[in-house]
Parts: sequence; C-alpha cells; structure tokens
Amino acid sequence: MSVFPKSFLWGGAVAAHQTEGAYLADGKGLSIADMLPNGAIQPSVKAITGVYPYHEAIDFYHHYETDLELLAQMGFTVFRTSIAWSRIFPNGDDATPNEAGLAYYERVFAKALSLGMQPLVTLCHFDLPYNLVTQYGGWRNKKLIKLFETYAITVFSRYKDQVKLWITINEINMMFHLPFIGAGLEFEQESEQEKKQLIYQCAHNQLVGSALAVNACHKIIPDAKIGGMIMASAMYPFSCNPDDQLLVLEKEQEGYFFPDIQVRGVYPYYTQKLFKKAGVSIEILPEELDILKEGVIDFVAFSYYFSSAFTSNPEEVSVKDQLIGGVLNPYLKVSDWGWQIDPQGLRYVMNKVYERYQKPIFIVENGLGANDVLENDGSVNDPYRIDYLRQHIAQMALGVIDGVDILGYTTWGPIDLVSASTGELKKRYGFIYVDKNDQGEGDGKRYLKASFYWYKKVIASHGADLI
Ligand code: BGP
Repeated sequence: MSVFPKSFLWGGAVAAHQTEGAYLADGKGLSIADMLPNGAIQPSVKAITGVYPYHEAIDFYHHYETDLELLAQMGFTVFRTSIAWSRIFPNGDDATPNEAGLAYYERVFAKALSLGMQPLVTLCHFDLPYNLVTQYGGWRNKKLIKLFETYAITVFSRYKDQVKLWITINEINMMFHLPFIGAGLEFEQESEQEKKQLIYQCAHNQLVGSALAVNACHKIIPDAKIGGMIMASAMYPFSCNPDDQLLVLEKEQEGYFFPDIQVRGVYPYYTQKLFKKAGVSIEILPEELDILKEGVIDFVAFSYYFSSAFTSNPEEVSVKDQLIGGVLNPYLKVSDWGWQIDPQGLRYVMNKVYERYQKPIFIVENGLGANDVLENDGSVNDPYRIDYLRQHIAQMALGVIDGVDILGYTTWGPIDLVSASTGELKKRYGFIYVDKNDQGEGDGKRYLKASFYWYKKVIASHGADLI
C-alpha cells in the first residue's frame, strides 16, 4: 500500500542550460554556462578538449516534444525545468523581453500540460546572462536585484495560467562552493577573505532578489506556490567528540542560512557570529530587510545526493570530489564520481528540514551519476541506478511515515544531460540514454534504459512497488 499522499507529485528535473543547447537560437544571449568548456567550473580554466558542452547539450530545444512524450510515458505528473534568463532578456538588462524566447517556453509548458505533467519552474538555475557578469560583476552588484525582479515579473505575467509551481533560485547555497556558477563571480587576485566578502554580499543580494520574486509571484499568480531551494546533504559528526558535533552545527548553520531567512523573513540569530568568523561586513539596506520580511517562501525545496561526515581532526582523510568536503564515512559506499551514497541520509534530511521550518518540503533532485553502456541492441542495463533510487524512495516513504509534509519528488536528469559540476555528458543520470559524448560526438538518439521501465512501475503504484 502506498504511504504517499494522494496529491504527491512524481517526476523528474532538468535545467535549461544542461539540456536545451541551441545556445544562440531565436535571439538568445550568452549565459555563464555558455562560457564553460568541458570540465570547467570557471571560464578561466582552459578546456582540454575545447568542447563547450552547453552549446548543444542534448538539443532539448529542438526535441522537447518527443522528449516530453517519453517522460510522460513513465507517468510523470510533474516536470521540473528552468527558464534560461538569457532567452527572455538576452543581456539580462534589455529594455524589452525577447518574444521568441517567451514563446518557446509557452510551447514547452503547453506540451507538458497536455501530457498531464505540471511544470515546476526554476527562475535561475546556474545560467545567469553573461553580460551581467562582464558589465556588473555578477550578483555582487545590487543592480541585479531589480533586473531579476523584472525578469521574474515578466515570466510570471506570461505563464500565470500555465505554471503554478515555482522555485526562485536553484541551490542558492551552492555559491559558497561554486561561486561562478552560483553567483556569476569571477575572481582575479582576491584573498580568501575578500572572496568570502564578495560571496556573502552576493548571498544577501540574491536573497533580496528572491524575496522580490516571491512577492511578485504571490501578487501575479495568487494560486501558485513558490519555494526556495538548497543543496541539502546530511551532515554527521565523524565521532562523538564534542568538537565534531560543534563543527557540524556550524556547517549546518552555513547550509541552512538561506532558508532560515527565506522561511522566517529575518536574518537568523547566529548571523553576527557567522559574519565575524568569515571576516565579512556586507551592505544591507533597511528597505531590503522589509523586502525579506514580506517575501516568505511557501515550501522548501532541496536536492539530495550524498551525506558528509565532518571531523575536527586534521589527520582524517577527506573525500575527493564531494562538493562540500568532509571525510570518508566507513559505513558508506561512493559513486563513480566519489559522492557518498546514503539513502537514510535522505530521511534524516527530510526530518531535519521539516523540523526546522514546518513548511512543506519538495525533493526536487536526487539521483545517481554513473557511467552507462549502450549495448549493440540499443539496451542500457543500469541496475545500480535502480538500486540507488529504490533505496532512496524507500527512505522517503519512511520520512512520510515520520510525518513530514512533502509535495513531491523529482529525480535529477530523467534524460541524460550535461553535469553541472564537471561539464561532462558521461556522468549520466537518465532513465533515457542520449547518444552524445564528451567530445561532442554521437547522433543524439534517445534509448530507454532498464530504469525507465522500473520508474514507470514505481509511479504507477504511487511508490508502493519498488521491486
Ligand atoms: C545539482 C544541480 C544540478 C545538477 C546536479 C547533479 O547541484 O542543481 O544542476 O547537475 O546537482 O550534479 P552534477 O551534474 O554535478 O553531477
């Protein structure tokens, strides 16, 4: 028997730049993602291959109809994607929006709706218009707050009848780890302390921009829900040494800093300590505090991929490639990309977030990036992915039994796409294989993996049949 509420939404999540390609089509401007060659997370890193994976991605732009049909075949009731700001305002600061860009998303949302999938739309997912970096210095500049609001108002007004579920900014806390992707910050000779100063200023500016978008959404689409989103990982003390416990408390405060403000509308009690420790002093205008107070989110969305253990003992070995650091947890296995797999951590985080905020949660990303093999007969056998998702969904069900109020679940990358942290196509998450590699080769043809049929069964049983 299913434990999930009737209204629970099942689906998958992608982002505009990681799927669409067509990077200059129909008046689109360059985004920061378009400046990243394969394997780079900052534009200054020179490409080994010279391939810019986001320029073509999986060409969803020209295949959205058939791709959405495949997703709908699995029974999706929700489809998460983002709007590329640079399709709507090619330079981010244009006086008028680009009609061709607006019309494109109208077609995408109409198609999704016609297939029974509710669009869940992120306003900005790691793809700021590049002009906002070169002309303004990214989110450090307060002018971006207004520009973001204008963009948000434009898309809310246009899609008010189509889109009732929104997220303001993807993984807003990611700017601490990936400042270019997360906030459009390019560094030159800055010291570590100066970098932190800039990142915290961006954090504040994005929070104000996000709150303005929330306010606008509530006014323009009163029957919509709009959430904030973080990258959530379960954080454990490596030992029962109280130093480790206090270290985790600190890490959690850094991680939950954003939703603490987005849910409560005020800076949390530990702010001064946090700023002092980081050695930063940022510009916060009095009227911005009012905006934060008003722009409170309706739900807390998060991605969950791994857990991390933290130790105060510098001798412990740290985990390579895990985005937020931490040490090897002897109880867990790691993925091909070094991320520590921890299904129970998902249940833990669900409880943690709900306990902290008492607002509905939405798990908007979860999945396994792996090396898949396309066989000669067109099949892809991915039992490791089924296993990963099965265990995570089982833990999510336990979280529901624990009493957590949850709106839905979207796996990350239901169709193969470009990886955000490595720019690779070979780090595949999909139920649908796309014939494209890191050298830009392949005919782009789609193939259904074994996990496709499995997830279809899961959805048909409303999460009861995980076998
Ligand atoms: C999140 C992002 C996604 C995404 C995913 C998987 O951080 O919101 O854009 O790509 O993680 O990460 P990766 O692509 O680096 O494997």
